[in-house]
Amino acid sequence: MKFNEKLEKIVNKNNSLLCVGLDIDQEKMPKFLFDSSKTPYLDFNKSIIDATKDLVCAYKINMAFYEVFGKEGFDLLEKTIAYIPKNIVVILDGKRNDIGNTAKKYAQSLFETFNADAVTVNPYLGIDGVKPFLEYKDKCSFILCRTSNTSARDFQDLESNKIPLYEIVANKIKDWNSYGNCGAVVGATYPDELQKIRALLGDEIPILIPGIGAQGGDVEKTVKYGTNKDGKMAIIVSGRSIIYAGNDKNFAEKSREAAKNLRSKINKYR
Ligand code: OMP
Repeated sequence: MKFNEKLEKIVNKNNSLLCVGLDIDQEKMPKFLFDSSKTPYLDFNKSIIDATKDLVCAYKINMAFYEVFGKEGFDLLEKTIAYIPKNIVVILDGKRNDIGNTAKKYAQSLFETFNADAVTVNPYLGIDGVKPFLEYKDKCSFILCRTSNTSARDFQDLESNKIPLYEIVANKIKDWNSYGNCGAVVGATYPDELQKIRALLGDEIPILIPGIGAQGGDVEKTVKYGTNKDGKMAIIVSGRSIIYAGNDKNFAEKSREAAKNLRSKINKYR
């Protein structure tokens, strides 16, 4: 099944554009898990997944929070992915890229070894480095277009013929979408840019939108500017505000409550 079809199905089934970020961090996780379990991170992820799987369209796993544990982190990554129900989209966020020969191995690793449905890709090296990802025609490659951080402006606002780089990248994403398997990453913290990028991309290309919750992005603008004409094709990410909503024995219930509230808020503006 093509990625966009899988996305559409789960968006409809769970009536949700919400993607929960599973970025595990001992400092923010409930302390009791570390006292009572030999596998606190896996237990945590399983509890969050159990508590939110009917409320989300996707889970996004940022590789940094797993790679930091070495081989145990890879094991945890595999087990977490295996636990996610097969009809929910799994996005592996590594913002990978390199020269073509190396990018091919990154693509193989993320799509085949870890079986991700989608990945985040850095376009800085140009099409050589993006192409190996696009060879996976049923998957989706979300290309960094306008990132959510303050210093996104350092390079992404630089102009060529009066066109800022993030718009040039958006146009490239449209060009690169001949297999219908490209997406864009645009931070919720830049609503004006999000609006421009959606207009440039049209209605068919999904946008992955992090920056809601801990980073302060505006939900109403994100939904209004990020979705297509049908109120779809936007995957709205929140990590910390959902998974660390509670810090006690009832942390999973708290995260369910936070996910439910955010899903409702998003749906209000669709
Ligand atoms: P929270 O800020 O906890 O909701 O997490 C945001 C997640 O999205 C983290 O995994 C970030 O690495 C990721 N992210 C951004 O925050 N900003 C971006 O511009 C791009 C990403 C991403 O590609 O997912």
